[in-house]
Amino acid sequence: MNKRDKIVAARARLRERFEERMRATPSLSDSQPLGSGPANRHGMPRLPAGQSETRKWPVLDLGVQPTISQEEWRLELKGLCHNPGVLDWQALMAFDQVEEASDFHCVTTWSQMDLLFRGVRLLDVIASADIHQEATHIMCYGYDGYCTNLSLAEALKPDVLLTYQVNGEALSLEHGGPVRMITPQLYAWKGSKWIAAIEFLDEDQPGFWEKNGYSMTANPWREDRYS
Ligand SMILES: Nc1nc2c(c(=O)[nH]1)N[C@H]1C(S)=C(S)[C@@H](COP(=O)(O)O)O[C@H]1N2
Ligand SMILES: [Mo]
Repeated sequence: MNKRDKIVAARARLRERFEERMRATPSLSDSQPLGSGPANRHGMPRLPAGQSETRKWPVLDLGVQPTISQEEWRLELKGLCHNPGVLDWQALMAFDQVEEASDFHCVTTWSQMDLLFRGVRLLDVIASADIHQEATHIMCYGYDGYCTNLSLAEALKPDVLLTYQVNGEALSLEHGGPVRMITPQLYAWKGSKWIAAIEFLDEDQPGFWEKNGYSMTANPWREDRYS
């Protein structure tokens, strides 16, 4: 099998393995999600409860914006996987490239609708790492020292991307370029800007904001903001 066929097969196995857990996540199992407006492409009300639409995409971070060039950028895959390693830009480009419009919901109540993201599905990258059976969660680390946790059932959803381009332009430094993660079905703090590493874990551990009172699960359609 060539490399691409291997990933396609690994992706199918991974999806199957997490299918039940994925179906039990709030955005797929909640029959009366809170929000307003027509349904988004996942069947959720377009604007989650307590959010308002913003016109200009705000910038929110810890105040340190690390400058990393495309050439310098690396993503380390570590923890409970059979194929740990380090991806560079070229390795990222070797995955299937996808383009998808998604909404972006910040816990501080602004929502930026309809951003067109280009990037790689995190699902494919995780499939390539060949995670251990007991892996259930990930921790994502940014070059600014940030970290945030996510269940694999959320991380493997097809709209979770490692993205480097928005609305046809390179992702800017302030929005987390050269490469960041996005989690359109969760509050946006779950998507690390300037992503540097992903660690596979067999338990849920709190990241930076989660240690400071934010929710471990972060479901916008239940205003699951704080713990
Ligand atoms: N590395 C890193 N990622 C981060 C943050 C951060 O401080 N550092 N802030 C999070 C928060 S709280 C939000 S709302 C979004 C903001 O992304 P934006 O600045 O592109 O709007 O990034 C998330 N990812
Ligand atoms: Mo946020």
